[in-house]
Amino acid sequence: MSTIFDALPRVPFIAPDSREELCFRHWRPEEVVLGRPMGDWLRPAVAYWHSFVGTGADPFGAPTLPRPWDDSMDGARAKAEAAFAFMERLGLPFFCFHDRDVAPEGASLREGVRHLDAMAEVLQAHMARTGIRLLWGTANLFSHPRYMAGAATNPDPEVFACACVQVRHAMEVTQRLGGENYVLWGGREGYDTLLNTDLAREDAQLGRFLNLVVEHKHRIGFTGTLLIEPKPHEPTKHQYDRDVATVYGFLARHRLLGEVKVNIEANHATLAGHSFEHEIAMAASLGLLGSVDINRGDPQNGWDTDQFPTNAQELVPAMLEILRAGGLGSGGFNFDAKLRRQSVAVDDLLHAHVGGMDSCAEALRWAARLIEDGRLETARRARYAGEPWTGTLADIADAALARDIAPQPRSGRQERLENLVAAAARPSA
Ligand code: XLS
Ligand code: CA
Ligand code: CA
Repeated sequence: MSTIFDALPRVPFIAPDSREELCFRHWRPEEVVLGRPMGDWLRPAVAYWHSFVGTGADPFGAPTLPRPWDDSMDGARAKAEAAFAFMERLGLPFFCFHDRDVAPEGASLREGVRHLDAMAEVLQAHMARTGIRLLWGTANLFSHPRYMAGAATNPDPEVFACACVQVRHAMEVTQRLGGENYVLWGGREGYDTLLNTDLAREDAQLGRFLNLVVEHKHRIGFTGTLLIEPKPHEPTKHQYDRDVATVYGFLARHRLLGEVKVNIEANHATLAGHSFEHEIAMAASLGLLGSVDINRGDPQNGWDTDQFPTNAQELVPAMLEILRAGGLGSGGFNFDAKLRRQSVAVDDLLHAHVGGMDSCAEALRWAARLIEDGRLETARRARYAGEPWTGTLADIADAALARDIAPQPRSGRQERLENLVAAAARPSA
């Protein structure tokens, strides 16, 4: 079968000063960074939905991108063929998908299950042929009209049961394909208005659902990591998994700590009013850091634009937090990013991933340089070098009064530290 991507070249690795555009200048999976291959730090993945399902349609206009397959099983096979043709040419090691990206919904719940089983075999054959692996699978619990009022949090128990069907099956298919993680993004687990919403009831349903998912994971012996992906809003006005700290509270409340980690998306972090690095540092400090969806928003827009990252310097603080945390383990960098509506040339998708990948690789190198340099870590340690006082509140207060202490202000040295980061990210450094 021929595909729209067949004419694309395989992306070569070329020296940084080459004028060739479709090549990796910085991404060298085998290059050792802080004692570990770059490929092990980054574990990059192509997102099936944006790259092969998204059409460029928006609320104001029709599809623009050439994606010549329909929503039938033949269409799903043609799409898979094209997806792997593209991924082979790009040469990244992983991909991620939703059940509905790879297999059509069909006319009933049962037909949807049969379609996914059939497509799992097709994917398995492509994976065996190309060596491309599955970073994570997930279930789409937000597109079908039945989920308009949520999946696990839906007031209708039958909709909750539909979510059970899809998640059980998508997790089992992920296991069958050797997937290393399973993601739960609660796109419609939230509300549009409090006037019709029982918050306590919806929290209890979501907690019960996740406990069932964890129990099933252990029952089938799936060894991958379960990941919740926080997002504050869009498509609903308010989403329950709004940010990492909120997810931690939810997991603690439902006795799920130690069972589930987080998949942090850069654009979701900024929508929540945080930075990407804040969410990564928060997850690492709470023992929840699992994986990342790498993309960027647009500072002028208040929505989820899911653009490819192109500015390595901007990514350095996030990389630094990942290095400080010792890496992502079984997680990776999923390019949850989409082409702009006008990017209708077939090679636009290749340019997008090449630029995104090189930005991540370069940022990783620069962040590693900062760790090797050591001055940042030394400054941070020195800030906390004081011995903590012990005893009761009264003991500490009495001792302070007895000595009539007068602690002297010390500089946070922010500008000096920012200069160190900027210098590490200067190509001439
Ligand atoms: C949407 C989310 C979604 C998840 C997977 O905003 O990013 O694509 O990553 O369901
Ligand atoms: Ca995402
Ligand atoms: Ca997004």
